[in-house]
Amino acid sequence: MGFPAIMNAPNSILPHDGEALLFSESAPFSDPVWLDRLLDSLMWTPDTVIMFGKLREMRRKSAWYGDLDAHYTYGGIKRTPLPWTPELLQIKLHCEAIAETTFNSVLCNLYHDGNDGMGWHADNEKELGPNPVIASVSFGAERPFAFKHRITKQRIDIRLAHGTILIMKGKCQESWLHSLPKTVKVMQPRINLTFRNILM
Ligand SMILES: O=C(O)CCC(=O)C(=O)O
Ligand SMILES: [Mn+2]
Repeated sequence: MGFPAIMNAPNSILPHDGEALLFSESAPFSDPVWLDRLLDSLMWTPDTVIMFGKLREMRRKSAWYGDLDAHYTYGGIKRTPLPWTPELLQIKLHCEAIAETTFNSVLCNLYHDGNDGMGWHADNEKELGPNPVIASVSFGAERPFAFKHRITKQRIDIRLAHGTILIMKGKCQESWLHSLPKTVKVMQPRINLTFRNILM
């Protein structure tokens, strides 16, 4: 399958064991209006996870969109996707071009302010298969983001500003954890979209 080379790929911000490519100025989504568009058009619901056998509601909100057969188990809960919206399809097409792959689903996360975050984890659910390619697009408040190597504990700290696209691939999920630390310094909302390909 041929994808047009629309941008020069940056170097990986990970020194080894997988790749994380940061496209900092991805012009198509640099307009601040994208945050409101996504806030208004997506069906945000409180994120739930199963913790110690109990269903817990998080402050963070999320939404799962994709091809109708792309079911996904996340946080111990099977999710059925909502149908693609025009905004999500537009962002998906751009991510597919720079990641040189196709995606059939997207997990949308809404962090109201710096009190919402996401702890250390890897996107390694079995539905994603080995060495998944994941495109993570950020809108709204700039937030710190970190990778930590599972064995050496080496930590790589970056910042994800509005409009940036982070492509994670190769052994990234197998070898590194990632997190969105909470921070008292951020008062504004942030949306993150992670485009994924669920194997069926
Ligand atoms: O909000 C972010 O930047 C990260 C989100 C994330 O890691 C996830 O949805 O798996
Ligand atoms: Mn993740």
